[in-house]
Order: sequence, then C-alpha cells, then structure tokens
Amino acid sequence: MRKILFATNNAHKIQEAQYRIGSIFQVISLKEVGINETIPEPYDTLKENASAKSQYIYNKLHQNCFSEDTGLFVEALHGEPGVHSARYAGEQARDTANLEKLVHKMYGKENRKAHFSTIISLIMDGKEYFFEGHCKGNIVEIANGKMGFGYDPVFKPEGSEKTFGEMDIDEKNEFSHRRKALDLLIDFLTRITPKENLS
Ligand code: ITT
Repeated sequence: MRKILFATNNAHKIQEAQYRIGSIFQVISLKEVGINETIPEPYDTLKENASAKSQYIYNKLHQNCFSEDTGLFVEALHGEPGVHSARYAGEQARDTANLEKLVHKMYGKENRKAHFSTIISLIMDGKEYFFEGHCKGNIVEIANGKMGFGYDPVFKPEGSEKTFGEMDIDEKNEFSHRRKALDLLIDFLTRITPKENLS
C-alpha cells in the first residue's frame, strides 16, 4: 500500500486521517519515523503554520509529507481562539484548560456560532500544495462527550444533535473540517501519483 507521512504530533489527528484514507494510503506518523520534537507554529495564519510544519519535516527528512493546522473560530469572541487554539490558555496549556477557558468566556453569550477550519500543506518533490476544509456549528453551554479531543466536547456541528465529543471517528468524519480537507488531499494524490510510493 502507498504510504504518506503526516507531520503531526497529535495522535488523534493521525487516527482521524487513518480512518478516512486508510484504505488508500497508509498514514505514517512522526513518531514512527523517530521524530518526537514539537514543531514550531510561530505565525498568525493557519496556512503559514501548516506550511512551517511540513517544510520543517521535508527539510529534515527530504521526504514527501503533509501537515495541517486547525483552529476554532468563535463569532462572539471575535474569532478566538482561532489560530492560537492550541495555546489559548497559555503556552503550555493542555486541551482541558483551553476548553475550560472557552466555556468560561462563552458564559451568557447569545451568539453561539463558530466554525473549525483546517488547512493542509502537502510538500511533494519540493512543491507545495494547500487544501482546506471547514465545519460550521455552535458552541454548547455545557461540555458533552468524552470522545475526540481538544474542543470536541463543546462543538456541535450544523445538522447534528450531538457534539463532536459524543461522536465516534466515523460520525465526526461525516461533518468534520479535517475530513473535508483530507478528501481534497486524497483526490489530488490519487490523480497525480497513481502508481508511485509516496514515502
Ligand atoms: P500538530 O501541530 O502537531 O499537528 P496540534 O495539537 O498542536 O498538533 P493544532 O495546532 O492544529 O494541532 O491544534 C490547535 C488546537 O485546536 C489544539 O488545541 C487542538 O486540540 C484543537 N483542535 C484541532 N483540531 C481539532 C478538532 O478536530 N476538534 C477539536 N479540537 C481540535
């Protein structure tokens, strides 16, 4: 089976990608190629950060790879936590602290609208390509569900009665920003590299 390196340290992202594209490509994690360091994400846009991550790994390993950057953009908070979703409650913040900060800031807010955005950067033979996916929804008042990761327990996608935190990976993939971006990536990869091994 063809292989593709996903330049992320987030095991949940790997799992979601593997579920989606596992029948076509074997998704290889950074851990599997012996990289455990945190890749810097110093920029103010998802695109620049996604690009920084894939460039970093491509320059280090000289291997085709993709990375992605994701943010949750909440209308009532003027787009927060946005590009800085991973560090919302501080530089070393964990998912639970970020989630608690968001729930707290949303207390009493009437407008609950939000969206997730994912931008994938693929580097293939030195050329870079971008793919994006979005998912509109609402921030619930009380976190619900133990599945998924990050902000999943507070985000209810449009068209669902459940939060992402109450969905298994297949259900989340019906709606998710990441799945939509991955679909475009798969489409591209299967069109331009019908035979070669990507790794
Ligand atoms: P990599 O940079 O290694 O890929 P990361 O966890 O740092 O992994 P991001 O910078 O893209 O990933 O994530 C930004 C934040 O948004 C982080 O706190 C995640 O937990 C959260 N997040 C990303 N995707 C999410 C999703 O599908 N559902 C809920 N939260 C998500």
